[in-house]
Amino acid sequence: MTAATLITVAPTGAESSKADVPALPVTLAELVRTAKECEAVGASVIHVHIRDDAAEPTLDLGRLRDTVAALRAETGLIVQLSSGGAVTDPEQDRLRVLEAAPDMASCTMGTVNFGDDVFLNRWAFIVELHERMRAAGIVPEYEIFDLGHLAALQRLLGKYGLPAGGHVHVDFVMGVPGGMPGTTEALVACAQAVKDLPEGTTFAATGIGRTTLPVLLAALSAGGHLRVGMEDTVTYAKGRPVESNAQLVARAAGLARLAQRPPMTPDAARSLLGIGHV
Ligand code: KMH
Ligand code: ZN
Repeated sequence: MTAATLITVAPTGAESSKADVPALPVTLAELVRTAKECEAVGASVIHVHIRDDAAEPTLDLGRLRDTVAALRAETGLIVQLSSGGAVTDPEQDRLRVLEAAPDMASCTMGTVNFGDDVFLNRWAFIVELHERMRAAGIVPEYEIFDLGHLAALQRLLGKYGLPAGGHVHVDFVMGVPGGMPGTTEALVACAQAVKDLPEGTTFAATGIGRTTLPVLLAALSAGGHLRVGMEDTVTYAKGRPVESNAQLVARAAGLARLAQRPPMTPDAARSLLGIGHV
């Protein structure tokens, strides 16, 4: 069983509006404050989506660069930029995210229905993202919204080789309407399929909305790592809105300690993920 737990915080996302969720961090100052609070209670990676002055999702390169610089200056967290963006973002803008030179970036392994929308990830786009990340020394987190995405990852690695850093890390994003359900059964099926990936592949999991807790508990018991945050859930318990991202990280860290798999430090996470070894 894996000893320590890597906790990623996904504080903002591209889907919730500031008007609906006032606690959502949308300015750089709010994001940095959230990041510090989350690091203090056990996060080691931050998965970042940014917003513009109107609090709308943006992939503006200047803002992304400023965000990476500020998070590096103010925290010890591993900075992972989203290359997924919002469902409306064009491929070229999503590829340009890499020019902000984060430690990590997400790489979604296939197309998925996303509520009433489609989150489009063509094979040729995935290959381009994987290749550009490798050339730039950016470590990917492969986002898995469905079981078939793990087969696509096996195909990608078989044809194009290991990512920067040499370590493979995947994140199961469960409970998206249109993707796999956020259930123990689905998590076990994915964890089983990870065994077909290169030796040492690690996985994290996150459950959207009310699947957050079942997915978190299943991931801990299956030896997986955790992602939590307001990108994925804005409700702490029935009828109780999330107050802050740190509240979600603290709950995850507490459950990880209870499972005798305490939160991993950012340095230990860097070594696990192959960051700085590229
Ligand atoms: N906002 C979703 C459409 C990622 O960050 O890489 C895509 C997403 C995945 O959140
Ligand atoms: Zn995301």
